[in-house]
Order: sequence, then C-alpha cells, then structure tokens
Amino acid sequence: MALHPSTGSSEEVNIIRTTSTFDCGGRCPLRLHVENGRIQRVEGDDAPEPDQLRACLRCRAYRQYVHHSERLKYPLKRVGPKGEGKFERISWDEALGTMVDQLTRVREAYGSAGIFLGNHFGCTGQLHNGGVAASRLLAMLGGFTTYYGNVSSEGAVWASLVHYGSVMVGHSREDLLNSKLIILWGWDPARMISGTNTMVHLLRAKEAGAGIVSVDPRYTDTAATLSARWVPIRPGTDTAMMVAMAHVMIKENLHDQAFLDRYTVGFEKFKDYVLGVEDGVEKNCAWAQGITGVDAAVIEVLARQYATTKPAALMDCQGPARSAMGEQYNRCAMTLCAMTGNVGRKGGSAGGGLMGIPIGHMFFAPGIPGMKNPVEQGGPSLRGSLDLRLRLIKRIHINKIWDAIIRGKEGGYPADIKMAWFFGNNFLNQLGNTNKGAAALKILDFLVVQELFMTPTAKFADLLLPVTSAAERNDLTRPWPSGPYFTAVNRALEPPGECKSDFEIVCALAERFGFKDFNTKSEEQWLRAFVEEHPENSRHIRDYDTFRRQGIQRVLLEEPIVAFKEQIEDPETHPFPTPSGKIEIFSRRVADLNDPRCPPVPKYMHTPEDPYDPLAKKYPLQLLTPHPRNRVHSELYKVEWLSEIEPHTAWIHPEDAGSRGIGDGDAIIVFNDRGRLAIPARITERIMPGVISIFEGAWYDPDRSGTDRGGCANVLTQDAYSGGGACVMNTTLVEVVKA
Ligand SMILES: Nc1nc2c(c(=O)[nH]1)N[C@H]1C(S)=C(S)[C@@H](COP(=O)(O)OP(=O)(O)OC[C@H]3O[C@@H](n4cnc5c(=O)[nH]c(N)nc54)[C@H](O)[C@@H]3O)O[C@H]1N2
Ligand SMILES: Nc1nc2c(c(=O)[nH]1)N[C@H]1C(S)=C(S)[C@@H](COP(=O)(O)OP(=O)(O)OC[C@H]3O[C@@H](n4cnc5c(=O)[nH]c(N)nc54)[C@H](O)[C@@H]3O)O[C@H]1N2
Ligand SMILES: [Mo]
Repeated sequence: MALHPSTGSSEEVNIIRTTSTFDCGGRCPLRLHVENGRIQRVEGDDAPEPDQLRACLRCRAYRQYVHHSERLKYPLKRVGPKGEGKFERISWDEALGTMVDQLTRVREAYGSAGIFLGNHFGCTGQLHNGGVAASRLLAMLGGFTTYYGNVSSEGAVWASLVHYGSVMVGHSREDLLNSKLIILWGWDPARMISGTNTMVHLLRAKEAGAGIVSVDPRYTDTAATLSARWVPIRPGTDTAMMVAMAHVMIKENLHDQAFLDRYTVGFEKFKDYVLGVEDGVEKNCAWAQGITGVDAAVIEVLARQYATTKPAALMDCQGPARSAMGEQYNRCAMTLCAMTGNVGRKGGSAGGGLMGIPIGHMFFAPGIPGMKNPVEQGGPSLRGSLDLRLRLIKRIHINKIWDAIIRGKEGGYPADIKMAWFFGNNFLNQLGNTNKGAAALKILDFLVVQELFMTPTAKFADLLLPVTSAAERNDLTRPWPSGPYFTAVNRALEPPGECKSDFEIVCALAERFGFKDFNTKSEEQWLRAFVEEHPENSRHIRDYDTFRRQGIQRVLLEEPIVAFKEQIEDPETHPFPTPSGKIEIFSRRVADLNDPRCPPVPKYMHTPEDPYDPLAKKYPLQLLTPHPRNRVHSELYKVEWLSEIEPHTAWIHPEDAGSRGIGDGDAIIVFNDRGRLAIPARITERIMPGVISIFEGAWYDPDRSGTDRGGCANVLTQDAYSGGGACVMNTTLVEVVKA
C-alpha cells in the first residue's frame, strides 16, 4: 500500500510488482498500480542505475491491453460461416463437453493422429501456457500430431548446432562495452529489444568509442539512434557479402590462422570455395557486388576493419535467417567470427544468430511433465539429428501446417488432420501464406482456439475459449534473448468474465475425461517447485518468497558471460560439443545428409524468389517483413495508443514509388500469386531501392474480392522452409501498384 501517486492523498493504492510476458522476450519489471480492480497506472523498474531495466512503449500500454473492451470473456461457439466471426455465448460446461465429444469422435473415427495440437508459448509464462499439460493429456488419450520447428530461428538453431554443437552462443550484453567494433547485421534492438537494455549497452559502447556499422536493407531505428554507418544490402544476399569478406581476409592474410588451426576444422575446404579452387569462381568483392548491390570497395573496407579491429562483435541476428538462405547466413557469420579470432573472447562474438545466455533462460521444469506421444513412437528419433527429413516423418514443419491440413497423407504428410487445438498463437496471421491458411482452416472438421481477442485465427474457430492475461495469474517467466535475471508474474487482477488460463482449461478437461490425479499441485506449489527443485534456478534464486514479492531476481555477474570462453581458454579440457570437438566450418554430419540445400561448408546459393529468380520479371520487388515496434507480432494490435504511434504502412524507396506514380500516403496494392493486400505507401530513403517493407502482425481482413484490407504481410509470404528448417518469411517477390 502506498500514497496515491497523483494526488498524494492517503487513498490506498495497491502496487503489484510483476512483469509482462510478451513475446519480445524483454521481460521488463513493472509496477502496476491497482485500484478498484483496475490498473490505473503502469510504472517501470525502480532499481537504481546501472541496473534499472527500462520498459518500452508496449509495456507502458499494458493497462489499455489488459482492460481492452474487446477482451473475450466467455466461451463461445460459432454460429456464422467460418472466418466471419459470428459467435454465441455458451457455458463452460457446454464448452468442455463439446471438446470431450469432439476429441472422442475424431479419435474413434480417424485415429489419434487426426488430432493436431498447435500451441505456441512465446507470449506466456511457464506454467499457464498449458502446452506441456495439453501434450500430456492428449498422449494419455492415445496421442496427437504436432508441428516441428521454431518459427523464429530454426535456421540459426541448426547452424549453431552444426558449428558449435550448442545454441548458447550469446554474450551478456554489457560485454558490448568491451567491443571496439560492433556490426549490426540485420539486428535492430531499438525495435525488437533483444533483451531489455540492449540499447542502453549499445549506447554506452558507442559513447566509449566503438565503431558501429549496420548491414540491413533498411536504415533501422537502431542505426538511426546510434548514427551507425549504413550498408544497405539486397535481402537474402548477405552470405555472398560475408564470403567476399572472407576472400579479402584470405588474400591479405588478415585472418587468424593460429586460431583456425587450434579451434576449428575444415577451414581449408571453405577457403577452396572462397578462392574458386572448387568451382572456378573466385568469390571476390566484385563478384559479391554483382549479387548484393553493395559496392566492392565498401565490402573491402568492412572486411579489413573487421579483421583488424580487436575485439569486434559481429551480431548476426535472425531476420536475414528467417529466409531461404537462413542457415547459410548464420554459418558464414560464425565462420567470420572464427577467422577473426573473436569466438570466446570478451568484446567479440560467436555469431550464430541466437544471442542467448544461460542465466534466467531455460531452467524451468515444465508444468506437469510430459509423457511419450503414442502417435510418434517407433521409427527414427526426433532429436539429435541434423536431418530434418527424419523429424518430418512424424511431425509437420511449422510453416507447412496449412499444406498438411489440405493435402494430408496423400501429400506426403504424416497424418490426415481432422481437428485442431490452437492456443498461444495467431497462426493464420503469422505463418506463411495466409490465404492458404484460411482455406485450410475452412476444411477442418473442428477447430478450438483459446484466446484473449477475436483474432483472425479465432474467427475460424468452432469453439472459442477465453483466456486470462498475465495480469490475472501468477507465473514465472524468463527473459529469452538475454538476462541475467529471472522474473515472476504476480496476479494483479481478478480474471474478467469467465476467463481461465490454458493450464486451467487443460486441467478441467482432464477432469472431464476422468483423470482424477492429472494435476496434483496447486499453482503456488508448482511455482515454488520450479524454483526450489531445479538446481540451476535455486543456485541464483535463494529465497522464493522474496523473489515473488519483488518480481525479479537479478544475477550479479563478476565477469560478462562469454560464449565458449572455456573451450577457447582450455580446449583440451573443454572440447566443443561437436563430433570433432572443434568448431566445424566443414561438417561431416552435414556432408552425410547429401542434401544440395545443405552444403558441408557455408555457401551462397540461389533460391526461389531471390532477386535472380526469373519470377523477378513479373514481381520485381523484394518484400521484407520485420517485427513491429508498436506490437509484438499480432499481439497488442487492438491497443489504440500503440496504433497511434505508428500507422501501418509499406516502406518504399522514392525511385520505386516514382516509377509507379505512387505518392507518399497513397493507397497501394502489394501483390503476387499468393495474395494481395491494400496499405498506404510511406516513401522513404530509409529503405534501399528494389525492396519494400511491411511490418508483420497487422490483422488479416480480406474483402469479398480477396484483397486483404488489414495489410497482413503473410498473405504474400511463402509457406516454405530452408534446408536447415528456417521459415522462409523474408524471401518473397512482389509487385506494387497504386490502388
Ligand atoms: N511475415 C512474417 N511472419 C512472421 C515473422 C516474420 O518475421 N515475418 N516472425 C515469426 C515469428 S519470429 C514468430 S515468433 C511468430 C509469432 O507467431 P504467433 O505466436 O502466432 O504470434 P502472436 O501474434 O504473438 O500471437 C500470440 C497470440 O496469443 C494470444 N495470447 C497471449 N497470451 C495468451 C495466453 O496466455 N493464452 C492463449 N491461449 N493465448 C494468448 C495473443 O492474444 C495472440 O493473439 O510470427 C512469425 N511470423
Ligand atoms: N517490438 C517487437 N519486438 C520483438 C518482436 C515483435 O514482434 N515486436 N518479436 C520478437 C520475436 S518472437 C523475435 S523471433 C525477434 C525477431 O527479431 P529479428 O529476427 O532480429 O527481427 P526482424 O525485425 O525480423 O529482423 C531484424 C532486421 O533484419 C533485417 N533484415 C531482414 N532481412 C534481411 C536480409 O536479408 N539481410 C539483412 N542484412 N537484413 C535483413 C530487417 O530489415 C530488420 O531490420 O524479435 C522479438 N522482439
Ligand atoms: Mo519469434
């Protein structure tokens, strides 16, 4: 209890320390001022400098989000055509009964593989996301089909596993202060956060004199804030530029041969590719200029600067990796990090795209341990192999869910899906090829969606169940891209209407099925157990009660966390967890895949819908779909303050607009063979010619003619994945006309 913050009167205000759980992964401490069951005010962290974790605009709008008038409050059943959004209120009793009936009907008529579980959990805490609980319940009922692959960064995960055998490739962010040169390669943390306070550390590094370069087709918010040198590059061609940088280093003998000899395998094979020994094509800067659109001289200067400035951090993020060239880009970046001897060194970087550190990251035991899924038993193992084909024998790639629903076993997928259960996602809006998604959802027998809002995906549900927001439950969460800290979610409000968490819904359903001891712990017992029973958590969180009360446990680091520090300092005792024990620039495991899309050393290759595809004659512009500043994907879309911040527009260069007679603010149609969307043009030199950019996450809203009036970028993107499994979101050709 405290004095009223604005009036100073003694009227009592309850201040709840908590955090949001949005999928930016930032996890900022919040203080919610609650009066009469409503959040009146949101304040951020009050820790003194330099530890203060600064919340951004999205959490500042938390009140409008949580109390939004369009929150779903009651279970609903569909009464209009699929996709139209006409529903009728029903009771929880009827809702759970319907679910039991449908799960039973589908299992009996088609077998358990006909049930598809599509849960996503980026936007939730650890317990209440219910994903593990739902898997367990369905497994107890005979099994289910699900998806494989991380939509964010599967290419980067694959690449890091190839090179390092580990996905823990990040440094704690304060280590940026030790860098003399920071290359933001497709990295825009001013917008996508990448760990709360990453921008603070970048600003400090800049003030301390670090050189900052941004390689991106857009002049990003981060580049603008740091007045970074901008190297615009054609999307999807980064690997060619990196290969040419390697060429400069090799030719001028700037690479760290001693480092390569000691810590890596296969550099000679990569060198043969770079110098053209392998294929007669020397990958010099002129070669790269022709592909990337970056002047040969610019590439040369950056190569020299990166090779001679020590230490230097090459920060290759995931945007360019969410593409048809996904893993090659991250593999090539890691190769450059090794060539310059920056791996495992303070102020350096290991590359690999993921940037995560182990503290606060992933040591929460899941809510109710899972059990084996009978549908996936037998045959090759899902884990451990770099061969996606093995995994796809049993699972559906996340970007192929729509295709699998439409084509089923005849199309080579593991199951004929009849019923789907979606929660914690807005997949129709967020996966590639939204129009195909709408067609797929229409042919399902039955779709259950658990949601806070009537999203484009929710409109296709037969049964729509209302869920609580993080302000209405207790949970634990984690800052996923960096830390080092742990956060707790503390319940500030009563759930509105009849909302339940996903976890509570699964438990209620289990009870209906007669599984009496499905859940044996209370919420409080679970959360305490997560902290106290896992040694990696209890090592840092000494006192559970204090942690919960304060909402945060900071971890004081005596030294910055540096990925692979031990492997570099003492390679004999600490080999890399790869088959060779070294960094694998050449990978035997990849060579054995015999997959032309996965060469054993990183390479630049042509892909469908790159700028050299003949399709570019018809669709000459490359589409980028970065993450929006004012939303987290499609979440927060309804929050008025946030839509005001940045109207939804397509960035287009003056030359491309001019040649099409488009003026600033004009309505345009962006289209290709997969879809059409309407959106206002924003003419800006912050994007390079030949490229257009539409922030992902705007809600799909097709009109009768099929043109999406909402401006959902995924009506244009492909439902494809790269050789390493990356979702191909940023490899899309389009054309634009004035509406
Ligand atoms: N074109 C393009 N598409 C992209 C990307 C891109 O770069 N370009 N990026 C991709 C990436 S990296 C990601 S991670 C995905 C994200 O894909 P999604 O996870 O599908 O996207 P979100 O918009 O975050 O959807 C989360 C939904 O869950 C709801 N929600 C929030 N909390 C809860 C809860 O506790 N329970 C339930 N049941 N629901 C809840 C929210 O209201 C929201 O509608 O998008 C991908 N899509
Ligand atoms: N505000 C906000 N923050 C978020 C999210 C959000 O939706 N909103 N989503 C969160 C999630 S789930 C994730 S996975 C991360 C995603 O984080 P990222 O994947 O890093 O984010 P993106 O915006 O997709 O891409 C980053 C940059 O890459 C550039 N880029 C795209 N293609 C290319 C290319 O081919 N070459 C080069 N050089 N640059 C390219 C884009 O212009 C953009 O500036 O962000 C997280 N943070
Ligand atoms: Mo993501």
